[in-house]
Amino acid sequence: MTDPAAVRRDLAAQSIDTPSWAYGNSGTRFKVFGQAGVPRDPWEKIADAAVVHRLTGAAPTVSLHIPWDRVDDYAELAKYAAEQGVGVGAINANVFQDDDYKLGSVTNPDSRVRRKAVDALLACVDVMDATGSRDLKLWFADGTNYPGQDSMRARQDRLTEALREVYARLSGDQRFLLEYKLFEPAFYHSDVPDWGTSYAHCLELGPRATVCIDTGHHAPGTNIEFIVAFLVRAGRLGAFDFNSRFYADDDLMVGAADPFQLFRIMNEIVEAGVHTPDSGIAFMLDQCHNIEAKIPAIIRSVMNVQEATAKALLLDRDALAAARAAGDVLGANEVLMDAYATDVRPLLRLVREEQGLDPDPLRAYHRSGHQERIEAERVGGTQAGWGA
Ligand code: LRH
Ligand code: MN
Ligand code: MN
Repeated sequence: MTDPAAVRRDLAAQSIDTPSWAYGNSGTRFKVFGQAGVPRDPWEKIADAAVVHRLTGAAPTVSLHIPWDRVDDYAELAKYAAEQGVGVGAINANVFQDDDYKLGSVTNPDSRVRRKAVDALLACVDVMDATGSRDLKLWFADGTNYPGQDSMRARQDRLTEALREVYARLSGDQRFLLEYKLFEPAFYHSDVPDWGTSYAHCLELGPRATVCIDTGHHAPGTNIEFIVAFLVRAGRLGAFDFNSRFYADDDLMVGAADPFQLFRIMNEIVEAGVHTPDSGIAFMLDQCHNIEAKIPAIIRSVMNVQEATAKALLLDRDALAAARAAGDVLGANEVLMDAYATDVRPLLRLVREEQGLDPDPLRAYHRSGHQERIEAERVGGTQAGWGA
């Protein structure tokens, strides 16, 4: 049986990091549709993230992307975030948008470009020092488009060399999250295409190196919850980039395309007891809201993760264990499906009320006047960073 007080306590403690770029304009390579009131700079992105946290009580940090969120004084930015009631989450290193990176960043055949890329990563660690951020998130667009274009083996050597240098620069509780992605922008091969490659590099480097699972970065049909189970068991699951996809890396709202998959993922997390922030696993969103209103979409996404987590927390683990031990295949599946079928919205409303929050964060946002205020005050909002 589940303990209702413990379930409510765990839900109240849950932390979901929101990404600065989700607050800015974004689009596809065909068109970026601008929206009224979007942030003009990193300060305003943080202000919006703080609104999401105030309404949900579950989004206490905001991740930055460097150089999209370039400012002169990062300590000032972190101070401002704290005043707004949020902390700085992961620092996302961006080594993919300069012309120099056409053939790759840390795996580029040209040592000058590799040096430039590693220096950019080291500069991100400086930002971590200034902001108190714990996590450096590394995602490389590196790869090739055509067979024969470059040596895949040599590129792994260059990757190792770069990662070693960055790893050696980490101090205190800092760690890095190595994100993988099957394809895009490279279409023949990616240098870090899957969790196995990421995990192998992390193992070689040491305990501060962990894997980041972006839920949109797999081939269709991939059993992501297996990856979760494996990495948690190995102590190398560092973070999620949550989003959902129908086709490729769609970056739609988490839980929108396949809420059952999100539940299965959170079920592995809860079964392993690593759902609260002390687990060291960062539950981050990595999404773009191209056509929908951004702040409400981010609130909705936080709620979707909360709902999947609540269902997983309500799963009757004793009954599941008994069914498993008895070899009762259908019984075990029924226990899991019963949890998934539970309407947890009343429970989450109660948890919010116990935290002194409005039980309905979306309606509360619409009533708050924030949207009208930003639309009046902010003219010429910034783009999230790509598609320009
Ligand atoms: C790459 C990615 C990575 C980037 C973000 C903007 O597709 O998932 O995490 O930093 O998108
Ligand atoms: Mn990502
Ligand atoms: Mn992505």
